[in-house]
Parts: sequence; C-alpha cells; structure tokens
Amino acid sequence: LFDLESEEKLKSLTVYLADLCYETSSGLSKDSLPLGVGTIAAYVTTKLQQEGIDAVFKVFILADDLLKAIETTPPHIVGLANFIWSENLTAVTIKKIKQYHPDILITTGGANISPHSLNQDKILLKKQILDSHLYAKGQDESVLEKFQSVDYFIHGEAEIPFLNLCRAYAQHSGDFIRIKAEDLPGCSAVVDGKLINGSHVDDIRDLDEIPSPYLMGFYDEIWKKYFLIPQIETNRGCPFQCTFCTVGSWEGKIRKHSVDYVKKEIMYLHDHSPNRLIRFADSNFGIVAQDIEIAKFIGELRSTLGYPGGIRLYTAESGVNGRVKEVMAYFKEMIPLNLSYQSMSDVVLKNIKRKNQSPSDIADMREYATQNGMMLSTELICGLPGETVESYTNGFDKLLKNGFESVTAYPLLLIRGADLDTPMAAQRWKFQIRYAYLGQNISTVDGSVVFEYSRLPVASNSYTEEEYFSMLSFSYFMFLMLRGGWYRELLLFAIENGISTLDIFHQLSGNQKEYPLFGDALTNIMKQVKMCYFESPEALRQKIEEAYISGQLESVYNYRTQLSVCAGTLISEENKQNAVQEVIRAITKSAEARDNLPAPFPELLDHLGAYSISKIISPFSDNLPEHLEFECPYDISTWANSNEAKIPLVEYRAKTSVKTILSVRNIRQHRDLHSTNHVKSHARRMHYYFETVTGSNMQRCVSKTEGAVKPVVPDPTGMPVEMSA
Ligand code: B12
Ligand code: SF4
Repeated sequence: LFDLESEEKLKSLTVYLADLCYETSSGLSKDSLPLGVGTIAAYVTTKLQQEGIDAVFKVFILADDLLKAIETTPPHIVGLANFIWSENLTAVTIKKIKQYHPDILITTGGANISPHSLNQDKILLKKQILDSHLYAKGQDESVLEKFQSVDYFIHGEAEIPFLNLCRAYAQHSGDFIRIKAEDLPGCSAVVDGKLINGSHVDDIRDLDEIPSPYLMGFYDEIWKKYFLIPQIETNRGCPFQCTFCTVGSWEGKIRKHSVDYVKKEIMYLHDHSPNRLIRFADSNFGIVAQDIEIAKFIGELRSTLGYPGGIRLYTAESGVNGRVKEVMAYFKEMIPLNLSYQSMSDVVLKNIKRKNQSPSDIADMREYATQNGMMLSTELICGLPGETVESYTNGFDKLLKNGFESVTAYPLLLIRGADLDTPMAAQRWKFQIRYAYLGQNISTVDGSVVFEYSRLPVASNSYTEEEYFSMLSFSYFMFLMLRGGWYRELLLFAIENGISTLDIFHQLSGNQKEYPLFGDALTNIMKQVKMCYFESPEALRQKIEEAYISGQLESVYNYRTQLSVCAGTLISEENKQNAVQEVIRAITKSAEARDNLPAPFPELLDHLGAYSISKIISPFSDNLPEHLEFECPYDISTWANSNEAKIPLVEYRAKTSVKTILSVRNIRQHRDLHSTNHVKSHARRMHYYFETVTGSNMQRCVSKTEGAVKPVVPDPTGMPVEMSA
C-alpha cells in the first residue's frame, strides 16, 4: 500500500477503541464484552508492531472512561463502534471529542455502516441484488448526517481497513489532508461533509491471523470493573439472506478459527474471566464440521472443571441438522435445542427470503431432543411482511403440535443495513412506522438527555395497527405461558380438543375478575408496551426526557422489566398454584361450547395442572430439590412428546400409575443465583433472572419414567393397533 520508509513516519501510535453502552441505575445496557473492537485492537497492534510501529491500543465501553482517558493521554486515533444500541450516544461522544480535540482522527464502523465500501461492481457480481445493496449509499449518507465530525467511515469487517488507516496515519505523521488524499481500501474519508469512498478490500480468510484479544489483555481493565459475558468467535460469515437482518447483506463466505485457537482462548477465559458464561458470536454455530470438536471440548471441560457455567449461542439455521444435533448434545444441560423459525407462514418466509426446516427435519429434531432430555425451543418475529393475525397466532399452535416447548416472540425492528430498512421495502410492504423506546439505553451527557430508540412497523399491507397490538399482546401472553415451557402440556391438551391458544388468550385477557393473575399481568404489560410507541421521534424525545428528568422512566417506560416481573409473579411459589388454576378455568370455559370432549376432561386437566406445578421452577427458589417424583394415572410426558399425529391423552391411562422423575437440568445455576447479591430490588432481580437463566432451566425435565404407557387405539378397520411409546 505505502512505501513506509519514504517519509518521516511516526514510530509510535496510540489508539482508543470504544463500543459504547449506557450505565443506568439498573446496570449497564449491555451484558457482553464487545468483541469487534477487541479483534481490531489485537490484529492492528500486532501488525503495526511487526512493521516497527510501537502501537498502544485501549478498549472502552463507557463514554466517561473514554473521555477521561482522552484528557489524560490524548491518543492519535479514536475509533467508535456504530451499532443500533449506541448510535446516538456515539454521535454525541464523537462531537464532544472533536470539539476539544480536533487533531484526533476519528473513525466509526460496525453494522450501521454499509459493509461494502460501495464498490458497486463487486456488489453487482452477487447473484441476487438485495435492496440494502442498492440503498447502501443512502444508508451511509443518513448515518453521516448524525456523524458530521468523523473523519472516516470503515466498512464491514474492520481489521484490515483499520490497519490501512493506522499505517496511513503513521506514514503521513497525522496530516489529515495527506491521509485523506490516499485511497484507503475499506475506508471512506469524510471530506467537506461528503463521503469519498475507498476501494474494495477482501475480508480476512484465515481468522487465526487475528490474535486473541483476551490473551493480549485488551479486556483486563473492563472485566475487573464490569461483570460482562466474554464473547468468542469460531467462525464468521452467514450464507443466508434474511431481509430483517443486517448480516443478510454481508459477505456470506464462512471463515474459521482453528480448533486449537478456540481451545486456547476458552482455557484463558477459564483461568481469568470473572463471568463464568461464554457467548459465541457466530451466526450459525454447527455450520462447519469442526464445531463438533469444539463442542466436545466444552462438554468435557464442563464435566471435569465445571466450566463454563453456561453458554449462549445461535445454531445454524438449516441444512446441517446432523451436526447441530451432535454439538447440542454436549451442551444439553446448559441451553435448549433452538431452531429459529421467525414465522410459520409460507407467504412471510418467501417475503423475507428465508427457508425454514422441513417437517421431516423437525420430526427428527423433536425425537432427538426427547431422547436426549433437551428442550426444543424457537422464536418468532411479530410484524413481518405478509403476516396476519391468523397466520401469526396459528403459528404458535403449529409449533406446539410440532413438539416445541418454548416459543418466544419479539416485535420486528427495522435495523439499519437490513433489507427491510430501505425505502423500497417501506413502499412494497406499506409499512407505517412508529418510534419506540425499548430499553435501558439512556443517560445524560453534559446536561442533555441521550438515548436510543427503535423504528417498528405497526401496520403494513397485511395487518392494521390494531391487529399489530393484538399480535403483540398475544406474543407476551405466550411468553408468560411458554418462556420456560411451563404450561405446554395444558396448551397441547387444549389444542387436542379443538381449543386454540388464541381462545385461551381471549379468556385470560378479557376478564380480570375471573382471572386476576393473568388479567393483571397482561393488562400491565400492554399498558406499558403501548406507552413506549410514538408517532414521531420528537414526540418520543419529549416524553422520554420528561420521564427521565422526573425519575419516572424506570416505572413507566420499562416494559421488559415489567414482562419479567409478571412472568416471575405467575411462576412464584406463592402464585403458581393459582396461575395454573386460572389456565385450567380458561380452558374449561373455552371448551363449554364443544362436544366430543373426552369424558374425564376435568380430571385430565387436574392431572395436567399438577404436572405443570411440579415442573415449574420458581425464580430464586430456596433449597430447590434437584429431583422430584410425580405420580399420575396418565403418562403425560410420553403423550406430550409423541409425534404430531397424536393419540389423545385419555389413551395414555396406565393400569395403576406412572412415576416420573422430574429433574432440574442445571441445578448449579440456581444455587449460584442465591449468592447473587449485586441485584437488589425485586424488579431487578426478576429481570436479572430472565436475562440470565435459559428457558430450559426454568422448568424441570423428565429424567426417568416408570410404567410408561404404550397406548392401544383401534385403527379404522376396527383392529387394535399397539403404538410404540
Ligand atoms: C453476539 C450478538 C449479540 C449478543 C451480544 C451483543 C453485544 N452488544 O455485544 C446479544 C445476543 C446480547 C445481542 C443482542 C442484540 N443484538 Co446482536 N448480534 C450479535 C452477533 C450475532 C455477533 C456480534 C459479534 O460480536 N460479532 C463478532 C465481531 C468480531 O464482529 P462485529 O461485532 O461485527 O465487529 C466487526 C465489524 O462490525 C466492525 N466493527 C465493530 N466495532 C467496530 C468499531 C470500530 C471503531 C470500527 C471501525 C469497526 C467496528 O469490525 C469488527 C471486526 O471485523 C451479530 C451478528 C453478526 N454475525 O455479527 C448481531 C448484531 C450485531 N445484533 C444486532 C441487534 C439488532 C441486536 C439487538 C438490538 C437485538 C434485539 N432485538 O434486541 C440486541 C442489542 C443488545 C445490546 N444492547 O447490546 C444487529 C445489529 C444491527 C445494527 N445495525 O446495529 C446484528 C448485526 C444482527 C442483526 N440482526 O442484524 N447481539
Ligand atoms: S437471521 Fe441468522 S441466518 Fe438469517 S441472515 Fe441473519 S444471521 Fe444469517
């Protein structure tokens, strides 16, 4: 790129990198260490050192810490991550740095910036042109409006472009005019308020070229102060193109770290990380063969050294089920077997360019999950283009019938860089946008309130605004029912008898007197959720600022905490019996108009209710027994885990009774929760519980069944047929 010897270049370079988050009274607005700034620091420092430049990189997560460091030891370059969770905070911080230190070169990069440095030739070579590619220029220009003080945008994976920038800085001794006159591949210079695009740069093929930021100590200072989950990456790239996701428009080629690299990093985390969880930043864990070896290593580590305490990951979307099954077997006590669905409607899937698992793959996964004691979970997105109230709510019933125990749903956000966040998409789907404050992202900087908000479509050509909020309300109802799989068997039984989950929802949400626990929970949640949506950013700003200044924000605009508190209340030791009774009453009421119900309908409901109560683990339970025995005349677990063409529960009656051992999957985590004393108030404890514990560890699983029933049903010819259980 440059002839480094030809000019008087800098021999040392100080660079600060930050992926900012908010610090509020409830703690930090992020739960994980930012990996991207670490990998940039590790790669660029190492390369520059090899080239004889003494590079010092530091990583930050809080604006205050960054600004203090800049005052004490001003760096040559500051790089700030640009993501949905900190866009406004980052913009304000950059402005502030430039105001007092115009001589510091400032750059920004991350998912908010288009990934291709606008090299249209390269983009157009792609088989399928996405709207976001065509809109990339518009996207960058709209980001630039907020980031007028930056000197450079960096596109896509930033290790190589950032190195190019640092080299140019050193080469030209920090002379901005000469630096900006260079073509820096992967970077766009901001000149007179306009972006001058650099040429295309290829991403790193062998990820081992990036040294581990953990081993190089880049997080040492942060994890001494903040209890964040370390993230590791075993591969990069995603071959899919889902239009709601920014990653869909990125380079799809998968690139890997070696297994040895990953093992070394994990052992380093074992020795040093205060937080005992590990998060995988891979988009599709299980997509490459070596993931099995990595999973095996972690599984063995956990059984010998008790580490990690838990893991978080996204498994491969589809196409490699065999591998996903194998890797998940090593993780089974730590996380559910999750197969992301996002929608159950074929129309929607086509609209969002996504292909879900085939029915036979699902049947296979269900059987595998049951045999291995895993929870099968999935999630849906509320508000995708083409979705209707009917397709959306039916989707939950279909998933339950397909063996999913936990189904959670979240509203569709329009995310910068995603195909759905383009003017073309807004026009095609007739989106009506609202602006919502959805989290803990708020603070004051120099006396002004700064916060983040999201854009969400509340109406489209397939649903009205009223229907959107009905779907949302239904989503939160299902969260209360199924986040931990708690009422799954009761719902399955209702569906078996022609009662939909929507019928039960209408009952429980429509009569607060009859159903005080669910009625209160749903009313409170929706009251808070609706308040968070505004017609314009200005209206939102006014209300949020007022609430923040008067100290009301947490109590009025924090629906996520409200959701955790409500779910926690329903499954608490104190309330779980009554909550289960409410569900039983709602099913009974919904069944009133139906005939053909099995004769022992109320008795079956009672048994199912007792089963649910035994399964539910109440948050922060005292002296939680690891195993419980549940005895019942019906073989509920075999029935619930049988295939979709189910034989009715009534046929699962044993001669005497069936004994089931219900066990906690990860008892250690519940015991550790007791020693958690950094979260004090009830609301925060509940929120912490729902953020930390996986759905599969919120209910007991069946570890043994004595006297399993093989139901005998007459076939249509009248001959008895024995079904295998
Ligand atoms: C792991 C992950 C999470 C984790 C941890 C997030 C975190 N704060 O660290 C969890 C599960 C908590 C999470 C949550 C969310 N996430 Co997330 N997440 C990811 C995921 C899968 C990997 C991120 C990662 O670490 N990758 C590995 C590192 C090495 O890559 P990287 O971060 O992209 O960094 C590279 C470049 O971006 C760039 N870069 C990064 N930082 C910087 C800084 C500078 C100065 C420069 C120049 C360049 C640069 O260079 C880096 C190195 O090559 C990505 C998708 C993906 N595959 O990348 C989504 C992704 C980042 N998440 C996304 C979203 C939307 C969310 C949520 C808002 C979802 C929600 N509905 O709630 C929340 C927000 C949570 C929060 N407040 O922080 C979006 C962000 C889109 C956007 N425009 O900002 C992504 C891209 C996925 C998507 N749906 O499109 N997420
Ligand atoms: S949603 Fe998942 S599978 Fe789809 S493009 Fe994004 S990362 Fe890839």
